[in-house]
Amino acid sequence: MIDLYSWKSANGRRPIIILEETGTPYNLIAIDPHGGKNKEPDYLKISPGGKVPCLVDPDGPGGSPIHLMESAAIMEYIAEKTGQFMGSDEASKWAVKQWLYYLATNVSVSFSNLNHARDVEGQCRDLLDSVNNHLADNEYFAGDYSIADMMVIGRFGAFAFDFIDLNDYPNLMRWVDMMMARPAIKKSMEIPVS
Ligand SMILES: N[C@@H](CCC(=O)N[C@@H](CS)C(=O)NCC(=O)O)C(=O)O
Repeated sequence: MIDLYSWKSANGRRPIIILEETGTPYNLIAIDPHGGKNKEPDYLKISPGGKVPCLVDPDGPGGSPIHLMESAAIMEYIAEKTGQFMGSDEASKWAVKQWLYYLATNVSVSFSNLNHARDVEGQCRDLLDSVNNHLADNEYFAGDYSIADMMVIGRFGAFAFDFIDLNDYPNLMRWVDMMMARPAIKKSMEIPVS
């Protein structure tokens, strides 16, 4: 059975979404990222960056065990393993990857930084404009519902910055409401991880 080492943060909850959406069985192991366990040698063997989340699958490629860090890589791995949520052909797969990496390296990172430094607010508002514009003509980020959507619903579904009103971005709000109506997303946001 897959072990998911995780925490109750947007980063930590992300892999739970894909595991729940695909009905993949898993053990959830809580690791407090500020508790020190994530810097111990045994944990660094499976997650060399010392962060959560991290996934261990005893039945990885070719039947050999695999361990993975980085929520985007973990979601790609489960999507590929189950053949779901990553586009239905080569072109749509690349559309998903493009949005997955855009959202991971821009939106996720900038909004994490906004927790610590207000000077990235302008950058975050530019990103909100870009996703709001994209979602004006697109139901989901990349074709059908995919791991690209799963990348940022934790951030926007539990938005924690009272100096930015997400209602100023109505296409994004339409997407948030649609995503939050999914039972697997609701469960992944509510499941206790601590
Ligand atoms: N890009 C990583 C970010 C992971 C991350 O920053 N995790 C935080 C908890 S939300 C962490 O483990 N922080 C502890 C540390 O950096 O030492 C991902 O998406 O998995």
